[in-house]
Amino acid sequence: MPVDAADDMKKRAAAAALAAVAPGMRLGLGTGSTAAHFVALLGERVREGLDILCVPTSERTRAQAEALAIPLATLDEAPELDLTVDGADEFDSSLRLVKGGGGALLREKIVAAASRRFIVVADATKRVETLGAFPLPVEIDAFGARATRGHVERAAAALGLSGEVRLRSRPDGHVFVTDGGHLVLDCAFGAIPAPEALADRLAAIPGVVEHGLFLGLATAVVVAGPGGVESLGR
Ligand code: ABF
Repeated sequence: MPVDAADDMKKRAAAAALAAVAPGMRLGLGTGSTAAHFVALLGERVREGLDILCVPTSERTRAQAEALAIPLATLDEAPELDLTVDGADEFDSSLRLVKGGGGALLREKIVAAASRRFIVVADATKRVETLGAFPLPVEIDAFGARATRGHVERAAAALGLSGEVRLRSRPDGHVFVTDGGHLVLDCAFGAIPAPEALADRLAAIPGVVEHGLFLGLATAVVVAGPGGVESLGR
């Protein structure tokens, strides 16, 4: 799909999610290009006088929001959020997600879990029947990373999953480090027929900080495709 067509769909999904924002809300702000469109549109509403308080899910979203004079708080200052709007790498019909392609999955999941509503904004290419075509990000502590990678591979193998588990690096070749100082494994397991079982096994591994399976968190997905915008859930 041409890049500008996908970006147009991302913008339309972001614009549709804006309708859920009301004055006085406490919002979680997601990370990624679709979430960035939402933050940009929110900044226009703030310039028009919208009264909100926001918690960013990454340092790059914080920088974008600060540049737009969007009022920010820490999650400790605003521990109960009305709504979080964020992107995703994949979503299925049960609103289960793979997230973390942007490397912000830990703060994204913490903020999503603190939110009464969690709306995912996505272009139609993110919709899948079965999660897993996108390599599953798993955030790990740097201490003993090689041992942890072995545990991740064995946990997946116990569920009949296999595939390359790569330590994420930056374009300059250096290892990628998250805002929280952790590393990320990108796990190309392929189709994940039982995401809950895999999530439980990954969460039990010492050294795994968080994984990119967001299960039971999204309350709605706003998806934009060539035919228009569709909202799944509430
Ligand atoms: C972020 O949004 C990440 O979790 C996810 O990888 C990304 C999707 O990126 P984009 O919106 O740029 O497609 O929340």
